[in-house]
Amino acid sequence: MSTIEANFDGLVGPTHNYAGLSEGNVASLNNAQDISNPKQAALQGLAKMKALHDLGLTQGVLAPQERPDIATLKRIGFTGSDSQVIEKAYKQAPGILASCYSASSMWTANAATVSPSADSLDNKLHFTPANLTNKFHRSIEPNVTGNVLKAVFNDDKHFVHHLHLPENEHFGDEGAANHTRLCHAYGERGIEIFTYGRYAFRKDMPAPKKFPARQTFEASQAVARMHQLTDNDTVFVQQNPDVIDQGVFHNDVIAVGNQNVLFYHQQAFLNEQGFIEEVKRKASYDVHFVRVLDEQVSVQDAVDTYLFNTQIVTLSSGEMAIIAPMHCYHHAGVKAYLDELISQDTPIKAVKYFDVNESMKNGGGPACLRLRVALNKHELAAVNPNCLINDERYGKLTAWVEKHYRDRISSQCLADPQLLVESRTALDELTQILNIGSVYPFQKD
Ligand code: SUG
Repeated sequence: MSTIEANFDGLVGPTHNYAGLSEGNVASLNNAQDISNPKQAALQGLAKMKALHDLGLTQGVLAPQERPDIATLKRIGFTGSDSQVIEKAYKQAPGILASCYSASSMWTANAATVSPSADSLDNKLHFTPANLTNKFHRSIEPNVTGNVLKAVFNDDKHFVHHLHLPENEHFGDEGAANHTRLCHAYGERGIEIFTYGRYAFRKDMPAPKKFPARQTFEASQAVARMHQLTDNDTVFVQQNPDVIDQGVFHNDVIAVGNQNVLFYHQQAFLNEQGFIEEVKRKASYDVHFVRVLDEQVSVQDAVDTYLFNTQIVTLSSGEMAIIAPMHCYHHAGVKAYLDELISQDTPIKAVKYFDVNESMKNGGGPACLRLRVALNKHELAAVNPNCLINDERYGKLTAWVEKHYRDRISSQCLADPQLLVESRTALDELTQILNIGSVYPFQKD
């Protein structure tokens, strides 16, 4: 198999905390102000990366963002030394400070949309960082995300890096969380499915009433244009607004695809039938539509367990495995569904459960933590090798976490300027381990 699909997981940053920043994301709101454990969060993420590497998959790692984001705090008028900036922000605007402390870049499904070279007219692999305009704490990610992606995929013979879309809700873009790709083999032309929550320039179309639709149709179309995808190989489908209002803040909370499998809940899409027909018409191969009914798993249970925020991976045997959070294991109904699924006539033959609870408490399951990049052998050879997980790098990264990370962060800890010093010291060392150069603003000052 000369083209593989690699998973690039976000390394959880040293300031991981629970600030309740994401309206529409039920877990984030429910766990607001809990005490977080950044060390455990990072180790849980690394354990998943190592396990996928051990399964024979290509596993990469993306560096976290610089937090707290002092440059943003200064931009909005906090002055003085870095410690004074933190002190003033904590007193005057603790919510803004918490946003600038968020480790949300760990969810690299939201880092960017990626189109493999097999799909694009110029035969290059395209990256567009997501602008994440809907949430302030996430809207400050795209520039550094772009720097990190350029440092990992640093060869313009193979890789095209676009600027993120205009920073406005009309072009709200959440990256791969609303994008999946179906194909026969990773190296063959695939169908890229763009799911959106609302139209920005049409007021006559349905939209959720309670929670925000973060991804717009216009953003999805812009990314497809920039990535040089053709009409024959793209499908645009609206998310069912009712499920957004039930806590499905991204399509990857209710659907996931891999190769010729689309695993989704019957309520995921607004016009399910039209969508499925279009996929069948555009695919030149048989697609397994694994459709989960309400009576099998309710939308509520899907949101609670993240059944669909699972990774479907293809093992070297050709069979597929589901990488699921422990929440699915502990829920009797969902566990029974998965046990049944692997005995059915689909390529999915195994389920592997992982404890990513520190991330789950902020609404991030296994699939949120990874960005998929299909790479042919030339492209893989051009990837920064220090950003690929092997036994040695896993050892280095776990030792780095053990050395630098706290095991407890409460909202009061955000006032402590020492956390900034610890975070910068850790990130500076990380850029050396991963050999990604100076990607952070503090390294350029
Ligand atoms: O954007 N949570 C993230 C979770 C992202 C999950 N990603 C995907 N489904 N692809 C978000 O809502 C919570 C941060 C806090 O509340 O402290 C947060 O940002």
